[in-house]
Amino acid sequence: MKLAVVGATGLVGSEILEVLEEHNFPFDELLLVASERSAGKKITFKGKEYTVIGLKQAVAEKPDIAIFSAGGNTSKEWAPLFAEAGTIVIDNSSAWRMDPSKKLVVPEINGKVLRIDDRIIANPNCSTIQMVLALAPLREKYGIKRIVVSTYQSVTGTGKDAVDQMMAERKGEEATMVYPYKIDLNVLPHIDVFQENGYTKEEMKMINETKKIFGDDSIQVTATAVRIPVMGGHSESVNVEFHKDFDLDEVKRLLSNTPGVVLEDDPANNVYPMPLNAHKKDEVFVGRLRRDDTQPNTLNMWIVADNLRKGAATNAVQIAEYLMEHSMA
Ligand code: A2P
Ligand code: 11C
Repeated sequence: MKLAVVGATGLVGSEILEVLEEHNFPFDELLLVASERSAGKKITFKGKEYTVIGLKQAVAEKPDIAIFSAGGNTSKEWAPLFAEAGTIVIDNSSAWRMDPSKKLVVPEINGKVLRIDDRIIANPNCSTIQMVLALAPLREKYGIKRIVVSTYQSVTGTGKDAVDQMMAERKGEEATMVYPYKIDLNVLPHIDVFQENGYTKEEMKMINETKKIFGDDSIQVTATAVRIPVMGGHSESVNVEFHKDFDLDEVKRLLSNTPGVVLEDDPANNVYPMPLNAHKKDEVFVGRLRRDDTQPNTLNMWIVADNLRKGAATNAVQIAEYLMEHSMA
């Protein structure tokens, strides 16, 4: 089993290495891949030093699985070349997600769609993954009619340069601007580029990816995606209208029994999910569960996860684990 991590020097890439180590992911050979600028750089993993290689060299090595996290352009150009060499690419970028011939996978929800001949498998957007994982057991029981979501997203979602901008601003140093405005002590209702319909690309990802993962175009989704000056993870306020009525205690039971979801809902003791607590955790945390009394069958919830973990690295590694458990890799 030869595994490649493409984008190994980046924020998500480093997180993938941490998750591989924590999950004790089995491999015989590991290739750490980044741009030619980083070729020759050393990275230590599990006490062993690895030399970073470029994409050309990596594709020639014909890895069995390559987890890509090096941006959409790199994925568009290189994933097909790896696929041609027989590698299964698990891609973290948005390049292939809405391609009808590619699977968009959260293993706990729709791992079953994977087939042995899938060569490029898309990992959903971070803010989508944490929302659908928390909604999946409720959808199964009550059916989802409509979702209204507002996000509060960590700067780590943008990458290392955005973290540097925020920290420089915080220290009063001159910052290299990644966002159009200051992010520290600020809130930007703007993630990724604005589309003609007035929504941002991030908002449209949440809308379109949710339907694809659930395999249900009838679910109505509307989103507002917002960047806030935090690092630990993304938070989401979700208002969900079900087809059937629900019992709040049963909702809590369902969420408590869902693998990968942790219920943190004890307002009397100030217990609710927060990005500080979600940081470096693989799970999705759910709390502030309460009925929306303004319309039938509607629930309000607060969902938090480390966007670099379940939102990116953890989900990608879980796809690889799923493939191996099901003898597809
Ligand atoms: P490099 O460090 O060599 O630039 P982040 O999202 O944290 O900024 O990380 C982006 C990751 O994607 C890094 O590992 C970066 O490598 C990698 N990357 C960016 N552009 C390319 C490219 N053209 N080819 C290969 N890897 C790339
Ligand atoms: C953010 N969700 O927080 C984005 C980052 O489509 O994989 C991930 C972008 C993507 O800015």
